[in-house]
Amino acid sequence: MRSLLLLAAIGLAAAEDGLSGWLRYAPIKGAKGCHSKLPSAILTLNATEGSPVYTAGQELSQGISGIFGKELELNAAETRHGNGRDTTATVGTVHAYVDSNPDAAARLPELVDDGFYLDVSRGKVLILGQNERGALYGAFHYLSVLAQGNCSDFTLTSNPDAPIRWVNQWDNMQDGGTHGSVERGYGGDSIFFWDGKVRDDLTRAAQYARLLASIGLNAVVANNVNADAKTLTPENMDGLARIADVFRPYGVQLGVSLNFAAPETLGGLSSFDPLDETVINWWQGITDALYKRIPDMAGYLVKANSEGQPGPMTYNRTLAEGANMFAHTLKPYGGIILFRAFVYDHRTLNQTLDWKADRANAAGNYFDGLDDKFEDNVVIQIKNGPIDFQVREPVSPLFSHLVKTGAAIELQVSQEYLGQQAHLVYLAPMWKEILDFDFRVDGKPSRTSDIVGGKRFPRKLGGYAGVVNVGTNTTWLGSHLAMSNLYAYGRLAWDPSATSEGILQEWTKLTFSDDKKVLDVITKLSMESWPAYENYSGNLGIQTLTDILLGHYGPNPASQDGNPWGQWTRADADTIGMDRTVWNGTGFSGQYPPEIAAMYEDVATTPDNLLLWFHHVPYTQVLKSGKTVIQHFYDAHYAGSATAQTFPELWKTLKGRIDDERYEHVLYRLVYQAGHSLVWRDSVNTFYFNKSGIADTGGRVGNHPYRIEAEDMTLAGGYRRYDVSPFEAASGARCIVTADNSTTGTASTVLRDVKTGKYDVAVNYYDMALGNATWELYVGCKRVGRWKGDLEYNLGRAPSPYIDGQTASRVTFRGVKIKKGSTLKIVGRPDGLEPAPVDYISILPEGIVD
Ligand code: GCV
Repeated sequence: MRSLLLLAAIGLAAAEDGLSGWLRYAPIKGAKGCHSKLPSAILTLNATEGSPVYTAGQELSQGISGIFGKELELNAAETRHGNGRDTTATVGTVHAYVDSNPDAAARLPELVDDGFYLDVSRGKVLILGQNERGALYGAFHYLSVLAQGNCSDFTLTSNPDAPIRWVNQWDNMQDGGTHGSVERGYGGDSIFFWDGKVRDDLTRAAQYARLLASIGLNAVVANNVNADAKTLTPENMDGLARIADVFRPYGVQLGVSLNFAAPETLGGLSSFDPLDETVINWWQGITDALYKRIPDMAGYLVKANSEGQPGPMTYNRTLAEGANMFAHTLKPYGGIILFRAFVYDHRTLNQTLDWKADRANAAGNYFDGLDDKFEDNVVIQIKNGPIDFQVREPVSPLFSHLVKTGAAIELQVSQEYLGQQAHLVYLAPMWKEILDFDFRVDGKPSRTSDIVGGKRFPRKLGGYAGVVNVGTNTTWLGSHLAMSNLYAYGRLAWDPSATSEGILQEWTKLTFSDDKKVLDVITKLSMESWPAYENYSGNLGIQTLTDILLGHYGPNPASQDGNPWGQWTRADADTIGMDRTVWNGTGFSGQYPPEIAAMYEDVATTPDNLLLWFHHVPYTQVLKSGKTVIQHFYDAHYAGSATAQTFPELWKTLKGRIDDERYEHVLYRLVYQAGHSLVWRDSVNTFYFNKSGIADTGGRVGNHPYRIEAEDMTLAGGYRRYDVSPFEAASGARCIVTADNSTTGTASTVLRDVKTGKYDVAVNYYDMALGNATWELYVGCKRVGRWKGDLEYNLGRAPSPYIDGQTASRVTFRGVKIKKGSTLKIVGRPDGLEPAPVDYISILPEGIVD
């Protein structure tokens, strides 16, 4: 402790691996000055070991010791008095408090489930929860205020905006499942499952619950929505009960994802028809068996009739009939079912033959007429947009259709289409736009947050489900900065009126420090990150132009079209965008209430940022900004990647203000992101330049005077030329690769046109999974640098064995002295399946990046 205080005092932080997230309880400046304002003892009311109130006491003791170096007595026999004052921190439920202080009842504010009341007055601290979980939330809140350096008196009443504040992990029970242990996971293996079973060691699961509780999240569905029926074997149910056991001290309940066909595949029945008596009984048996083991189980999550998953429609039953079957089994236990609205058929949509075909219509159509058909413990879980977590989508119109049925919004903390935690993209600003969106149902204010919070249409259940992909990596998400998204998700689910910047600053103070410079830099980086990513990955509502068939990570605009997945752009030589109008298109705009439908129906009133989502227009269509669509594409891609270039430079100003371990980890990623943003910029611009034939008025697209294409160099040894697919993933459509995995290749060129001077030399290469090639760069006889193709170990993003936009990467050597006429040489040593591919080399005068 002394050494930590010493480090803090001299302004340096100890190396940190990120495991404690924002719950570091790190020493703060001026800690001593706070001592007289802190409690001296903690009294937990009616706390049994392992209960959330008991945990609250432990956290208070641990937190105040860590932050201030003050040791508190826990549950001392009698209340302590310091200087004649009562300086006890009392924590418990309102009920327990009023039991021993009946007079207090009248003074206490009204709390809803999970709400808390805090009264901090000169060391006397009262932390009361409406329930045990609320008391723990209150303790975490008090500690958060303290850890941010504020030990002043205050009172606060805080109630959550909605009762459902869940996390959905998409963890596979079996390693090597659909996409590894965590579907769309970029932070390591599942912390819950291994080899088809629940892990023996659930330490990380408990630590996760602690983090989630501290931001007010109250349940976790641990297994993937693409559920494995074997989750429900007796052995695995025992395992699930162990997860619930380690969650319980933190007030986090367990939910379970179900596979609709389990009665047949696991139970051996001949059907999984939700109206079949034997099927119903089978599910009742499963529910009984689960509740026997986990009496406080939160309930179920079901993905049905979507992406190949079975569901009630297999038997011509409605989605309501399917959902209600589970609802009935859960009712006696007070459990709820979150039934996903992500229902669509990825096999039959036909882009070529049907102008009106549209995946975006699916949820609205499938749930049409069902609003009054669901049991009251069914909540429809709706993804924020009608397609799938794209960089920009309109808010799903389904929120405005369900008036009688509870609704929860599904937000994705996992950055599946948003840089996979290898790119910094702070998502709170995007979520805020979604939550603040006003549907104008019946011409009245009808914000998304008020709908899911049960305020616009009175319903008892509703709220939030966040798809989160934490893994065994000590950073949880594979990236320290990405954790601001998890934090923001919890804060917004509790209070959607909180601001993106406010949340971010809170998180930064808790995670790094309250150093103004640190706050300013992280705020600038994060707040610029979503706009930058949108600029370089998909503009005007065209969606993230990523490879939707492989990985969902790097650029591949062509992959959107020509398949039944329905994420179409309908781009041709002259036009682009989905016509979703009622008058001429798919009719999707008509799914909104009249005021909003009218806005989206008309090109003139559709906001530019959703133009191509709703309309099919020429590339020469003029936007409200005065630019054409195509010029907007070009400019935005240049602007977005230019912003990303500033990220590492900004971060470097924090050297010495953050512990080296986290400083270096973040820097590595921001440098990578800056390089990959150029890959995005060039791929998308080249693709649309090629398609439309319209030149960039700025003269930048297709014009790279500082580049030496690897395919134009003199090749020796094993190197040969290679046509890259998709073509736009390589500068000049080609790269060089070694002929096999054992021959070293050499590519060289004489720098006849380069003036003697200092340059930044950037090499664009492909870092594929399944091999770790090495490259060496020489100018004359001097080796400028050597690097290895090992990004797959350092970035969690989806690994790819291909030479494409997912694997295209850049390394830059700064301040390289070059003499006119010297020879530039790359030596590539292949390894495994990685043939040391090189795309181009840029010799960049100071201040230029290309
Ligand atoms: C869990 C997208 C993702 C899938 C995911 C699915 C869903 O299609 O790519 O990985 O499956 O959404 O939300 O069910």
